[in-house]
Amino acid sequence: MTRPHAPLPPGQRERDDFPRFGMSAFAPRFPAEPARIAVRCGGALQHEITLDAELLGRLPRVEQRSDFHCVTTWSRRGLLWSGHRFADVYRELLQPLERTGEAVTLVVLRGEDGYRAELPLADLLAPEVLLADRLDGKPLGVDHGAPLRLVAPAHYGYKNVKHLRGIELRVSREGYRPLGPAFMSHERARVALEERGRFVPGWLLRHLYRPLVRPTVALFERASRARQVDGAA
Ligand SMILES: Nc1nc2c(c(=O)[nH]1)N[C@H]1C(S)=C(S)[C@@H](COP(=O)(O)O)O[C@H]1N2
Ligand SMILES: [Mo]
Repeated sequence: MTRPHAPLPPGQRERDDFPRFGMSAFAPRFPAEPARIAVRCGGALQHEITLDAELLGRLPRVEQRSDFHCVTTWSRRGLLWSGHRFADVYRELLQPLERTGEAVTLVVLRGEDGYRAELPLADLLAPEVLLADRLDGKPLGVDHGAPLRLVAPAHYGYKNVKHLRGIELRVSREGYRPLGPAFMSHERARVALEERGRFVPGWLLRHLYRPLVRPTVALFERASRARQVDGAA
């Protein structure tokens, strides 16, 4: 959990806006039904289950202020999220459906835009990990992950999957290929330990990534504007 005025983690720089961001391939991709929560959950379950607003609404709603840290070195402090704890979703809705035998250790989260990220189940059970549908007192907009996104403040932004449509519970990492180049994806990506990627030390990735921030923000802004123009036409 992050306090608004705690020092920033190593290598991070504060921004006072919250840009739409990601890998460039995802800039022009948006969810078709941003108002409808539907997350298909499967893998090591006896049968699939789709999480929707009604099911999630049975769980406690939590509000939380937390900082957001993109691996490319920008941070935005003090975002106010609202949603449900991943731990409650897991314990109340998913764990009861697990197959007996092997234990679930890894969770793959998939967005409607084709994005995906994985985290150890243990990391997702931390109390500050949310499935959020509101940001700063308003329904989550398309730019920031409507209808539902993962908020995992201790992990770099690239683990915080937007436009969530799928949750896959796995008993091992075997056969799972992370998205994108291997060096860009750390198994845990903890911000405090500067786990930016693999094979290359975090402090070096800082310098490789920093020049990408400005053009990437601009690219994502152009894509959002183009979508609005299309929508109005
Ligand atoms: N579905 C989806 N989730 C995603 C991404 C994406 O492109 N698509 N980009 C990731 C990255 S790298 C970051 S930094 C954050 C950015 O979140 P924001 O656009 O709300 O600032 O989303 C993460 N989750
Ligand atoms: Mo990021």
